[in-house]
Amino acid sequence: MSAQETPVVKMGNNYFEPIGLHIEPGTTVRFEIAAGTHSATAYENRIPSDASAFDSEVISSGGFEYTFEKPGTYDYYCIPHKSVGMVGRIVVGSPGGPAEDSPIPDGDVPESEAIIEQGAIAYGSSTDGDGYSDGGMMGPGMGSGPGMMNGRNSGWGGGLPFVGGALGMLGLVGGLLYWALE
Ligand SMILES: [Cu+2]
Repeated sequence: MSAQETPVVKMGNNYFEPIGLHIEPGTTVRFEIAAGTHSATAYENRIPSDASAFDSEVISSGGFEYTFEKPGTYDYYCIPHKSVGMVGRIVVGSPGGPAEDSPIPDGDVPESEAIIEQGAIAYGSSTDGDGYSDGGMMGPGMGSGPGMMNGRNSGWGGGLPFVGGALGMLGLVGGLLYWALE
């Protein structure tokens, strides 16, 4: 199985990386511990109405996988750290559902449109109060986040760094490598 079939969201202290991810329906995402003890837990009232809420429960090693079947917007949090803003957003296909109707109650997540445009948005790529929607684009100079994959460049061959979904995430990593080598 190639890496691009299972995008990875790293769980670090105290963030999800990437904080915003766009995937296509049917994609399995792996939430993986990078440091600390965390959970990836969906807000039951911030996922598509026909989706089931996922919950990794609190783990301190390994990871948790969930397959996103239903299109829409999924907001999720870390049980121990939602009070310090450890939240994330995954857009499956097109944005939709209750998460689009109100701000996320804990922390801040990128706008769904920005997530779709960029495929994956790194944690902290914008730290302004306005969040990630304006100028949240991750630039070449940003360097890789603490949780970045030590990816090989093989996933990035199409010349389109941000093509969305799993490929987009690989593109993010591959694009950074590419920029770094320029
Ligand atoms: Cu946490």
